[in-house]
Amino acid sequence: MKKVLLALLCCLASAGAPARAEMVIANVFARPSTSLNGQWHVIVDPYDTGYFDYRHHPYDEAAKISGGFALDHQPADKSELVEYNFDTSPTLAVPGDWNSQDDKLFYYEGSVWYRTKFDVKTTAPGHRRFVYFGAANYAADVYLNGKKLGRHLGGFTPFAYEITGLTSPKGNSLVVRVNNVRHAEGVPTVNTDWWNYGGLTRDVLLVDEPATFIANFLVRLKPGTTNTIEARVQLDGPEREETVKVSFPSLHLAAEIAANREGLAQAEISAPNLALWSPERPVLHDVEISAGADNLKDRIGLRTIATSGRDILLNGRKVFLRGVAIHEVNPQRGGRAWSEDDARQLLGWAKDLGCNFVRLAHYPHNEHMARLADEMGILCWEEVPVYWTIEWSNAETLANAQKQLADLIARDQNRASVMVWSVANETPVSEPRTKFLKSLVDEARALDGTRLISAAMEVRTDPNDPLHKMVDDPFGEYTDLCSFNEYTGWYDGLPEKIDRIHWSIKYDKPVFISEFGASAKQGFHADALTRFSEEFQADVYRRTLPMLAKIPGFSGCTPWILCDFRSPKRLLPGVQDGWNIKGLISREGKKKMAFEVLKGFYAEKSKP
Ligand code: GCB
Repeated sequence: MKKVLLALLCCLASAGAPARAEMVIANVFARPSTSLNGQWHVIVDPYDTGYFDYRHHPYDEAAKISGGFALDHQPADKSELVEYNFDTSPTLAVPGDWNSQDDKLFYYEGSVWYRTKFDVKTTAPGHRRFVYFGAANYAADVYLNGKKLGRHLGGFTPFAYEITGLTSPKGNSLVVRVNNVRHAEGVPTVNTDWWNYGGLTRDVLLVDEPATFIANFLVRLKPGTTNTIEARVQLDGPEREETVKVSFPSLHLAAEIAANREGLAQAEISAPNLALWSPERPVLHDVEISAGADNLKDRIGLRTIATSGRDILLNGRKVFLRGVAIHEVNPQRGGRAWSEDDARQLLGWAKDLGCNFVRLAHYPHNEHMARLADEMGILCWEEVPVYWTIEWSNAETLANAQKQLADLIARDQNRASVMVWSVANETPVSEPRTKFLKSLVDEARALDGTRLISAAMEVRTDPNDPLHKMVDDPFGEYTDLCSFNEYTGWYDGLPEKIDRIHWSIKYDKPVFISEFGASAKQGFHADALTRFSEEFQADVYRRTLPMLAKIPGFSGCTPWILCDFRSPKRLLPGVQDGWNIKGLISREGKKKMAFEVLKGFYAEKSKP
């Protein structure tokens, strides 16, 4: 299924020169690699002059590219006309969004060409080399030494191309045209309440692997058990029928298995008395996988997740999810978060609140987040950017969303912290919408049936009773959680209304409130009826939490949101100034009053 999708997306992405297949290279940070992070030369190209010739034909549609910036060409002599020059162009840091690095690019939506040069050591005969991008928002055309490697769509998932045989020892030119123009048919679409940060926003690596290597693997508890580990290893390369060894040194467990013709090796390993992962005891086991000349290490937690009626069960025990929603931003920098340090700051604040859960909204965050969450004992909700008004009847849009979901699962399927795959946020009810989302649910279940599937749905108000809130979205049939966003007291009435509402929830499932909140400008103090004051926001929290606690099956919440974040939709001067200020923490990193209210509620909730 995945291969079919990949092939389809490749065809959709570039009609011209044959693109290379995208490769899955899981657990990339544990592989032999060279970082290409650093300052890259950039050309800002609002008219796509480097991409189209003067008849508006893409240069890269020809089998051999004859012009445009992809060639990274220098004049051969003083007479040759070349109207661009990466060497004398300015630089931007990679990883990094361009908006927060250069004032002139703050609102820019268009193409920026990135170029780095690198040398390589000759690899052992038969070795393979890949170039890996953690993410590029939104479309990336990648060229090495003037040859097109491929086009990737989607701003938040990793992609890699094989470059074996395409490099020289010195002076290789890697050029990427990154374009962050919003498209109605895109995922996300044109309308979002977050900043459209463009650029090479995550790590770029050169990865070296033996001819046959471990492309991906899955290590988890065999579904329905707590004493059997299931391992699946996918090899890529000519010697697929290798013997694969999977071992857990500290558990003194190991298995040797022969991969089949497709390079897939599967084993079940009996493992009595396993220490299970939980937020209270985030035990990670060392795992070593070897196959032929390749070996790979990881640290993996083992635990079970299920629902029973209206309860969420972790390792068979009922768990309440003390959560908060997080955008992938560093508020003080006013830009995209990407590093382990950024992740440590965000998850550290969540811990300080008393959280055992975070909603990584509204798109896949960088890999450090879930890895650190594994270590820190924080459960995660991961999400694809199927947000608001997607083109539900567009097959390409669906294929795009499916690919983003599959790539996210392929990257994070070994993270014990990941509890929920979420397929959408606040999408308007209609038949084509429900069909679209149902196919994402089916895909998530087929790829990983061991986690909960959800989406942030919406609440309806009874047309005959403004105090009667109803959750009856037909899509709720297909999810494991009944999750919804609700903004009584902010978008609907004043905070006192919160005390008076009553609920009808159609589904007999755990109820999870994926958003509630109110805006506050940190440091602005007034009475609790004054919009944008810290007191107003704190009052909404003070009233909402006990109101939610009365809903039968209330199993957790992720208030909106941990930190203030930039949004082009939030324009009130002197108050918002381009920021959504529903954060519990300001752009200066200062906590607002509501932080303490939520922290107090969670302290009560965590008492045995
Ligand atoms: C929502 C959206 C979120 C917005 C938030 C708001 O319901 O899911 O993306 O940022 O409301 O602040 O209005």
